[in-house]
Amino acid sequence: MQYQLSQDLQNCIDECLQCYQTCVREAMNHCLEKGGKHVEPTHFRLMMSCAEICQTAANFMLSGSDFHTRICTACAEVCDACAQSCEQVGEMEDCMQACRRCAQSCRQMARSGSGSTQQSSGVNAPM
Ligand SMILES: [Cu+2]
Repeated sequence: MQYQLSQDLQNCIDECLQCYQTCVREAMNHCLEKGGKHVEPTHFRLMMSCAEICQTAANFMLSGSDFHTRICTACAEVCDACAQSCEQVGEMEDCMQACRRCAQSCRQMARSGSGSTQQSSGVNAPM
């Protein structure tokens, strides 16, 4: 039997992993190759920070950590900042969109605050 995460969690994990992938891929390929504004510290650092926190948020949700809502709150902030930076720099559509979607999803997750990731799992089902 497969362990089932709630749909909300699974969606948020998917958005985080998508954003993580997009940030690393764009930073390490698109931005590095384009150079100029794309490798300015503020932008590049945000790309890396965003990738990092998205991966971490996904891991926290996958692990069932009760701290996931706090990581998601931070993740949404970093994603917003990265999306904004991408918009300013330009030619960063994919990343901007991934960041915006992830920010929205994480904010929702943080707000719904579904205190525990365990609630709809069935694993802790009463005896
Ligand atoms: Cu860039």
